[in-house]
Amino acid sequence: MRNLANALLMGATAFVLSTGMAFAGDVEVSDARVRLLPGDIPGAGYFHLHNGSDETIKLVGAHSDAYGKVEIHQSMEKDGMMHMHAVPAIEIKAGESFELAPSGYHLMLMQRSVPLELGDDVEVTLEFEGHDPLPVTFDVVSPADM
Ligand SMILES: [Cu+2]
Repeated sequence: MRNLANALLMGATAFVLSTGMAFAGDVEVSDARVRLLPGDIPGAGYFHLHNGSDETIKLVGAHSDAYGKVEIHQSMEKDGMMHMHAVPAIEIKAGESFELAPSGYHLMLMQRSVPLELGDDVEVTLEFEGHDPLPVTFDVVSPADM
């Protein structure tokens, strides 16, 4: 009887975990790439994110073993000059897509801690409010390829 109760409990726990937190099957990231710049110049991460879930999701940050610091940035043109600033989060409504692309939103990848070359892969984990983090493999590309 006790074993049965344990088995039921474990089953229930697994059920909660599989429906409450993870959304890897619903949230899709594609075309993930990092624009590599020389030396200590921060890299910019771009990707396409599709929210196929039935709720609004909120990208609140990212981290990577290859970088000391990662922020969400937005580029804007002001008085003929490009400026960028950190933004706390990006919201994507159910069924909608969002593009992080040159001259717009990007991940600013700072304090690179490992050598990277064009053609390498680099793992960056996206952080969402209230959900499991989502590891994404980015291609390391040249600014000329953007
Ligand atoms: Cu930036």
